[in-house]
Amino acid sequence: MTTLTASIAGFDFDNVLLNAAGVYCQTASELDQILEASGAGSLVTKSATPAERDGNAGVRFAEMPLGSINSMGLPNLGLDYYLDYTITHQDEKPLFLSIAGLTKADNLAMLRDVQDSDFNGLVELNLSCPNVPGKPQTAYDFDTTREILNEVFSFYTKPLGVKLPPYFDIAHFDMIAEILNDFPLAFVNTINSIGNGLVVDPETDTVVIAPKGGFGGLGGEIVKPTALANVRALRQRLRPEIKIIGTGGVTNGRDVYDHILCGADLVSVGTSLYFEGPAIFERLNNELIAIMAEKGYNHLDEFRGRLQTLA
Ligand code: RRO
Repeated sequence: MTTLTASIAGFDFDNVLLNAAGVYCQTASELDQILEASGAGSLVTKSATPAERDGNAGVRFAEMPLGSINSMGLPNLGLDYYLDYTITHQDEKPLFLSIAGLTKADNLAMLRDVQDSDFNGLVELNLSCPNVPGKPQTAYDFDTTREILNEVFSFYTKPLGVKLPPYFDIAHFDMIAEILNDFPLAFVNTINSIGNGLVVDPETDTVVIAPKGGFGGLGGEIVKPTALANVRALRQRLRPEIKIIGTGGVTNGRDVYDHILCGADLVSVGTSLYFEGPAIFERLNNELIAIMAEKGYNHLDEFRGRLQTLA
């Protein structure tokens, strides 16, 4: 009998799949659909700021060959909305609450609110939003990342992980892992979208999204090799207690399998969920189970992290 269970920091998940933050998770009605979707083991809420935000103006999400480009600009209904939602539903499944302050002070203030609340799930601290004009992706600044985590763990005692941007250099994998290993993190989620890509519409010679002159985060099929590299590199470097959520480029069961093979504990789905809707989770699980059956595996532990290399 095949099982697709996983666990992070003592939380047990019936399935490894969930939405990627930002997709199908801004309103209670979207979140309900993920919560109820057959095959979703959890959900993560849209990254929250202290107060509600409209986000960037104009067309801010577009399909492109092999994926998507977005510059949403952190539209969300505010921390209290997502705290209420997760507290209401936390007895049904273990849930992730994502927060993304525009300043360190905002992140610390939100975490104090979560610490003092009845929320008993996992927080994903988003250090990698690429789309707020004038605000660089925090986790590309290694000193600031260490400083934030130092301050967070001076008071925050509930399970916490960080959402990371993709890294593209072996030296940077080493540097971020060295920092993360110094903190009692429950997990890291890798990768956020590949920041500041640009897509041209050949019919009109224009960019395809309005904010930031067309620059935006890339997701979908095109980012899979970068996502797998980040999952693999971090799994090779992080303490085993720090679990990994693999995100990026999942469109079929083989993609889920590959994330797990590279070391992912859970796998989240963004662009494909946007296009296909929550029914995707059941399809991905069925495809994953078929691959496992072919290979004679009953449990994810039998191949998690067991990627082979060539001599
Ligand atoms: O809202 C966004 O523009 C956004 C965020 Br916060 C993020 O973390 N990743 C992304 O691709 N878009």
